[in-house]
Amino acid sequence: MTAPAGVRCMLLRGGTSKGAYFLAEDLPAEPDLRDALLLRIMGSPDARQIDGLGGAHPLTSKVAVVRPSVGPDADVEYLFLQVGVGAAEVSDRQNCGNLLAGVGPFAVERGLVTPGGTETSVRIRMLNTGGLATAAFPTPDGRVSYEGAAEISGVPGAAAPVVIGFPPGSGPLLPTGSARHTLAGISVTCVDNGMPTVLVAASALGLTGYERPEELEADPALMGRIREIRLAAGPLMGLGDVADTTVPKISLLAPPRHGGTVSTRTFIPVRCHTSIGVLGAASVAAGLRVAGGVGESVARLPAHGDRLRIEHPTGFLDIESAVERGAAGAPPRAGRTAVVRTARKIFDGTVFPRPA
Ligand code: NQM
Repeated sequence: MTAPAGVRCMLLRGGTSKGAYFLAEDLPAEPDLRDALLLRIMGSPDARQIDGLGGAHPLTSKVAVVRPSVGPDADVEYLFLQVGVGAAEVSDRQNCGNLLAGVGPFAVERGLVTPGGTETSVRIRMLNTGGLATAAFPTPDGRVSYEGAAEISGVPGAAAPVVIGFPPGSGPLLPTGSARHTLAGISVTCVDNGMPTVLVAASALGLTGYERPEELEADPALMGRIREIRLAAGPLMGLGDVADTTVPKISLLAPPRHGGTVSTRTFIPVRCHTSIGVLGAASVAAGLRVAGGVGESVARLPAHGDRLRIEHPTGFLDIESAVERGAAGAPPRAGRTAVVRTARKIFDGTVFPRPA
């Protein structure tokens, strides 16, 4: 038997996630062939992903596929793929704002974008949602610098900042058209500012909202209720049957405990996030400003300014988020969203997939 051919790959930490980054030209163009190869590269399906690059958790079983942009409004295009850990699944149905932090640096490293002085700004078309983002990061001497003083909760140490901006949302903030619904007997608000998310007051489920992720995951009755809420929310949010998809996420809200805006525990959707996703936080932040939403009585919104601090199990995520209300009676829309992340190149080389 001949050894499987190697594939050019870069492993980067992007925000609080870690993923394998590929140029589209280095992978099969046909999605089924590409996905079968990615499962072998990541070591799935296997709860430990022992024979591949995956880290045995959804936050470390991720892939970014990057290519030059075909349109003038972006420099590069980014497709995010969530690779199942225990299941042989590769899904493009959600975006990832954490791996997004590595896309600009990767594009410069691979020569898709010419560095623009001491800082480079890359315009990224996110293929999963069709949305645009910009990422600005230091490139002294024409090379990406990963070293810096920016700290983000959930990642040890400090690194160079990657400042990510999202223009005002093109779609409706409330995909169901209403600020509140009762699903599986629980009052919820369904929002989408880049990540379909169902907001629930933790107290409505008999929780404080400050429990540790592993405590929550170990409660089968809670996990059952979360699944029930998700299955009911899917069709209402225009997502159809979500039994086997990674969206919508469910974010449990509680009053802030550390001077922030709100405390969160977010299910993605089965494991409880150890922090919170970028776009998940963007959706929570915008959702807190929805009049009549479940966040109204839980959050402590700042009297002035757009900066919100979303508390999560390992710290907080600061995010600038605005909601445009428009004319009376018009549905609310997300305004500009901005967040600071960091990224780091871990290795660059050739990955050898498990034999087929
Ligand atoms: O919400 C986890 C993460 C994510 C997604 C998830 C993300 C985001 O933390 O933007 O980044 O919700 O599955 O990487």
